[in-house]
Amino acid sequence: FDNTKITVIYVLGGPGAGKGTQCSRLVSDFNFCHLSAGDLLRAEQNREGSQYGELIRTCIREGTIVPMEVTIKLLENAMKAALENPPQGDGWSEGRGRFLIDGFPRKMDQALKFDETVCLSSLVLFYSTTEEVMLERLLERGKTSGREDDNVESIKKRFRTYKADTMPVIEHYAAQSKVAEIDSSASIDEVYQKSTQVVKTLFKAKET
Ligand code: UP5
Ligand code: MG
Repeated sequence: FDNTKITVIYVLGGPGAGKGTQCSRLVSDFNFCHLSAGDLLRAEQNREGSQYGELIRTCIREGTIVPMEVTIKLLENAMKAALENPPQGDGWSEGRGRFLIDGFPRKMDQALKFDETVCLSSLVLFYSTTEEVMLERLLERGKTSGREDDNVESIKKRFRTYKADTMPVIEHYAAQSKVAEIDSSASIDEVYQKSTQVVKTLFKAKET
């Protein structure tokens, strides 16, 4: 991908921090194409004939990271598809080339590989809050989400993986001054307010 033609924002933060919620709102205001690595993996897991179904199911339940080749391929394919066939009528064609990559990269090997072989990100939106807040949100969501990892046992494992594997990724990009940290303990509206400011600043800087 040509980094002068597309803009990629990584969206990171712990399980239940609010990544998906904020991304959905950013999509409607900024015409992003929103790609959630977790959603792509869940779709692949359920795809008839997928050779990775079992592997993905086990990793998600155990809160571990699926081997990067699988996730990177899914993301790459989804980006290509969006650029080749922009969905009609939802404004994406105006913002064509703007991607929100949600829940990825969450381990250093993925980060280095994606940056090197797919494209560089302009920014990392980092939603931070406490484990108590995240646990409460996930258990509440778990009542209706049908997600196999929204139970206390899986959530604890997801927290562990987040601290061990994903925090180093955030520190890596922080050292490149790419990280905008937003406290996501506040209400959805308040967090969104801050998110739009960060995104607007990025696009302004890109224009000049
Ligand atoms: N909510 C959100 N914001 C709120 C707010 N400000 N105030 C009050 N409530 C708020 O939100 C979670 C819940 O909280 C919702 O009910 C929401 O209404 C409420 P959501 O926006 O869904 O949070 P999000 O951060 O997206 O949480 P999610 O559970 O999706 O995070 P994970 O990072 O755990 O899940 P993901 O789908 O990204 O990954 C799942 C698994 O896939 C991983 O554990 C891993 O096994 C695998 N994976 C890989 O292997 N590799 C990858 O690259 C990516 C994933
Ligand atoms: Mg999510």
